[in-house]
Amino acid sequence: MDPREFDVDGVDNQWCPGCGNFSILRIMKQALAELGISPERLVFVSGIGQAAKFPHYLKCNYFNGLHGRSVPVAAAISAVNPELTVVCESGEGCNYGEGGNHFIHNIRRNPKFTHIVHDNMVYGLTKGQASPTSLKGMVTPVQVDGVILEPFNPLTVAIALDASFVARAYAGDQQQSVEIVKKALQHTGYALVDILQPCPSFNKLNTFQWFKEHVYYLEASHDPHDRQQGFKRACETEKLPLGIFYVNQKPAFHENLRIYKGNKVSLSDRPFHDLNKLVKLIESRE
Ligand SMILES: Cc1ncc(C[n+]2csc(CCOP(=O)(O)OP(=O)(O)O)c2C)c(N)n1
Ligand code: SF4
Ligand SMILES: [Mg+2]
Repeated sequence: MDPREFDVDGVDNQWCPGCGNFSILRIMKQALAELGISPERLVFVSGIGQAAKFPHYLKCNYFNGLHGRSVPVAAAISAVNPELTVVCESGEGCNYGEGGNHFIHNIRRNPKFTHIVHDNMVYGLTKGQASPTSLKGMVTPVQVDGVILEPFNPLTVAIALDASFVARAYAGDQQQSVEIVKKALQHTGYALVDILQPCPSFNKLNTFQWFKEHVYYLEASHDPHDRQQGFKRACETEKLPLGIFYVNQKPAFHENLRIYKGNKVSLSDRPFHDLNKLVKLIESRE
């Protein structure tokens, strides 16, 4: 497939010139094209933020919901129709801050979707306040003396909760990021890809140059099935390793549901038998 098949005409792109979001868009289109996933079989779910505008700029089905609430929507869509490729895509503020509770408990469910988090270490849309992953000392219009909190580490949290696929990529390296995103898209279960993304307008600390000096790839010898090693490498903060830290292939959420045991047909493709039951349920809540 040609990545241009995912282009959308007639939509005005709202991202700032030079933003790392453009690279992530190219990475996703390339990964989808290489895997031959057609836009009809694709559902994106996002929240609110600059990153959350992502599905506006890519040909797909999409649900653009509330800030921090994209994860449960993605989990529900994938449970009802596991045949679809479901991607939950939003910023780190949306996913780890407002949506932090969903982030944690969703990992325990292991639903089959790819979670792409644009991690620019700042609230971009609301003009530059500190986000959960902002580094200590970063000065913002609100944190005028510099951030005093420890940054949230999504990778260690995910590995501690035994997430089934945990990776980190960098928007500035298209080639390697495409490979990481492809592996995540092919994973049956929850797949987290935290993508480091420069925000030239509001994050003057973590620039393209800064990332160039602070990222490197996990060695080919790194065994992603070794949880302790994955956790140890995810703890590194001096320089940030990139690649696939941890994989634990286990049954996805829908595979554990009784309704799919012995009948693999997606719920969305089964006839709806008892509409009256649903009407009764809705009426009982009035
Ligand atoms: C419940 C709620 N709280 C706060 C906001 C305001 N708000 C909108 S986007 C945003 C932060 C966006 O940051 P991030 O998710 O990192 O995305 P980015 O813009 O950096 O891509 C905030 C705080 C909101 N819309 N809804
Ligand atoms: S504010 Fe930052 S993240 Fe948002 S579009 Fe502009 S450069 Fe990109
Ligand atoms: Mg952000």
